[in-house]
Order: sequence, then C-alpha cells, then structure tokens
Amino acid sequence: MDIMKRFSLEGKVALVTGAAYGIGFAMAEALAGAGAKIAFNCRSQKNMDQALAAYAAKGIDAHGYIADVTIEEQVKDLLGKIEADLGPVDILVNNAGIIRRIPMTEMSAEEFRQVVDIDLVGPFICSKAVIPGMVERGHGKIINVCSMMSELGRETVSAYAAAKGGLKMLTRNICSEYGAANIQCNGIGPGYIATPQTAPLRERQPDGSPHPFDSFLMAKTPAGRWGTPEDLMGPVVFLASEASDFVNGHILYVDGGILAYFGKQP
Ligand code: NAP
Ligand code: GCO
Repeated sequence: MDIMKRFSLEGKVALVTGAAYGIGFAMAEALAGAGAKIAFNCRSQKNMDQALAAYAAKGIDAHGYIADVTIEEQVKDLLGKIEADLGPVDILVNNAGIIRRIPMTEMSAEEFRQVVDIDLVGPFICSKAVIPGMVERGHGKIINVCSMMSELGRETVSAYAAAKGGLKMLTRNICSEYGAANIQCNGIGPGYIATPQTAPLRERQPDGSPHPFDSFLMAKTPAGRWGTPEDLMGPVVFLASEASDFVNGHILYVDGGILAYFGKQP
C-alpha cells in the first residue's frame, strides 16, 4: 500500500469558512498542498481582496466568496456557486469564529447570542447545507474548529466556551447521525495560536515586559510556546483525508500539551 496516497486530497473540493487569514488560511493552504481545490468565504470585500492576493502569492488558485455563515440563504447561495465553479463540496472546515472577552455579568444577552450564532449556529447551518449532497455521493468530511474552551472555562469567555463546548457535541452528533452514510465529522481543538484573534493576549506591556496572560500561558503549556497556524496543517490534512476514514466524532487537540498538564510547579 502506498500510505502517502491515503493522505492525498487530489480531486477533492474543500470549503474552509472564514479563511481570509489566520487559522483558516493556513488550513486552506495545507489542503491545497495535499491536492484539494479550495473555496473560502469571508464577510468583507476588503478582506477578500487581501486574501485572494495572499493565496495567489502562495501559488494557490483559491475561490473566494462573500458570505456570512449565520445567514442560511447566503450559505445556500455560496454552496450553489461553489458547485458551479468547482464541483460539490467533499470537505467542509467550519473555521469561521469570533470571541468576546467580557465578564459574564457585564455581557448582554445580545452579545452572548452573537458569539453563539457565529461559533455554533454557523457550523450547524454550513453542515446542514453540505450533508445531503455528501449522503447522496456516499462520502464526506466535516471538520469543526473547536477550542481549549470546548473542555475548559476561563474568566470573561462564557459565550465562547458555551459555543465551543456545544460545537464539540454537534461534532459527535453529526458523527452519530451520519456516520452510517460514510460521513466523518471530527473536531480540531487548537491550543493558543498566534493570530489576530489572540493578539490582545500577547500585547507587550508599556515597560516592554510580556502580557501577564502570555506568562501565565507559558507556565501552562508543556511546549513552552504559542502555537502557529502552521501547527494545524498536518492535523487538518489527516482529518480531511482517507487516512482518517475510521476516525469519527473525535476532537483532536493541537495544544502543545495544555490539556495534559497541571501547570508549572511553583
Ligand atoms: P481570526 O484571526 O479572528 O479569523 C476569524 C475568521 O473568521 C476571519 O477570517 C473572519 O473573517 C471569519 N468570520 C468571522 N465571523 C464570520 C461570519 N459570520 N461569517 C463568515 N466568516 C466569519 O481567528 P483565528 O484565530 O484564525 O480563529 C479561527 C477559528 O479558530 C475560530 O473558530 C476560533 O474560535 C478558533 N480558534 C482559535 C484559536 C486561537 O488561539 N487563535 C484557538 C482555538 C480555536 P471576516 O471577519 O472578514 O468575515
Ligand atoms: C481566550 C482565547 C481562546 C483561544 C482558543 C483557545 O481568550 O481564552 O482567545 O479562547 O482563542 O480558543 O483554544
């Protein structure tokens, strides 16, 4: 058996949501490197233009579309366009997401709902839109981008933790409901990754010292560093490929060991 062939995505069409930059962009780059045709969406033309230039600079012929993952009509329209341009989606990566860091008692219900809407209802809408075609064609891969907060809580991120915990269970439920149709739905749980989303946690103090969260995180991470979007490239190709065909409903944490560790002893 040529084992490397089991990792090939040649001939597959992948949709990575919110892949204009950050983790989604790196995941799309990895899927393209393994042979997949890439479609992505984001919400603004400005981000789209920058992203298309960034993909082109890497030699990737990515197809970008403006669509908001929380609006069902826009997602249906997005999938219709992708099917016409590239073919039906074989691999869906539910990556688009936001965070709001607000103490729970100061957070409005509207702010809470907005996070849950994008981080949990969005993946439901996108998955619901691709599953019937996957069932018809007899195969499909769905990868949900979860979080440390699928397992852990922390001050100020109640909505995000609720949404990412829910996304872990949506992952298991899609596996339960559609595993028999040869659809594998797994999650990737990145640890703390250096992207625009986590920039506020890495800002230097006025005296040039590291942000207190940065020092706290280093003491909690056996790898002793922040993750990079590139750290997610191998895991996403694995979960998108035939190599993982008997892996279903699993959350693969890519966290430098955070979830295994009690923290650095004083
Ligand atoms: P990021 O740098 O803020 O990128 C988020 C992406 O999502 C952007 O491209 C954004 O594009 C898009 N997006 C947001 N809302 C959207 C919507 N309603 N419809 C379509 N696209 C939308 O975040 P990231 O750090 O790369 O994170 C990507 C995913 O990984 C998120 O789900 C995040 O929760 C998760 N994650 C991140 C980390 C980390 O440490 N960075 C760790 C664990 C999990 P536009 O705003 O242009 O639409
Ligand atoms: C936070 C962070 C996180 C990470 C990530 C961890 O404020 O705690 O932004 O939640 O982005 O999801 O896995």
